Amino acid sequence: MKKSYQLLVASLLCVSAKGMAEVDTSWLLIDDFESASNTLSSDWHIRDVQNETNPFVKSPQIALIKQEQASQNRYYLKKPAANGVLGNRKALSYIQLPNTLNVGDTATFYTRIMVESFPNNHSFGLSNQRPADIDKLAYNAFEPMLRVTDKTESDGTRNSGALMVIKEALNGKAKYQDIQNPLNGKAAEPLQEGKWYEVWYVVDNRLKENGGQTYSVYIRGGEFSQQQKVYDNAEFRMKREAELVYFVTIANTGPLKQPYGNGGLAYDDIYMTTGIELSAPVD
Ligand SMILES: [Ca+2]
Repeated sequence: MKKSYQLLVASLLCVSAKGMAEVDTSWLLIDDFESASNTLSSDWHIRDVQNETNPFVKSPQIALIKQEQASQNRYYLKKPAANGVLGNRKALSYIQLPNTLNVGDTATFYTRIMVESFPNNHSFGLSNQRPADIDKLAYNAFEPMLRVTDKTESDGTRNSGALMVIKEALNGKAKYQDIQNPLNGKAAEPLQEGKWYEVWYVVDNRLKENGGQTYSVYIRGGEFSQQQKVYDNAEFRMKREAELVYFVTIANTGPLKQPYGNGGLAYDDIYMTTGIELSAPVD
């Protein structure tokens, strides 16, 4: 009798220690691309919603699961189309969040990214829209949005290839800005090809009148050997004040007449957690 009681206490302690460990790691996995398949999981929606390829290529978007030789780590490599295929203007891929981010709440998202090559044009972030509307709205489905591109804008400004955020936006007209290096007060350097960067984005989904519909960005990698806050109070693209439900990425070859280039962007270790959390969910 006594022995079984001790066993019971021991197993209860064991359960509670395990429970505490799980509470410590509050990160929820969105995707780390470690399933055995060589394609994205069926949780992802892959849509080419403005396919102007000419000659026409059906489903030109590239979504590959790649493996790093040394670590065996698997990741998602995205390109708007194969090299030389032009005119896939909105290559969407998106996955539902494990938890919705309700209006009034703040959450932290973590994503590792690596530029396979420039020139390119990629965006990723979060949406409060559902699939049919994400397909229809494309860029305007985004609320918090991060952008990787070295493309030339229609006004002639050339982007450097630094990670960008939305400085301000009105009705979907977004003004982008490079993240800033607080150590020298200058715009961050271009992302280095072939180097992984860790990105934390703290997403404030409170009402606009309460200071929400904004996000702040932290990064580690490249010139940032230590984690740095690199942008405060970036603005949601639409400010719809609705629960955020999807992680969305968009890649774009650019228009047929002025293509940007189909360089890839790799994604890995996409996680979310409630509140402000600046630890890394992975080593
Ligand atoms: Ca992985």
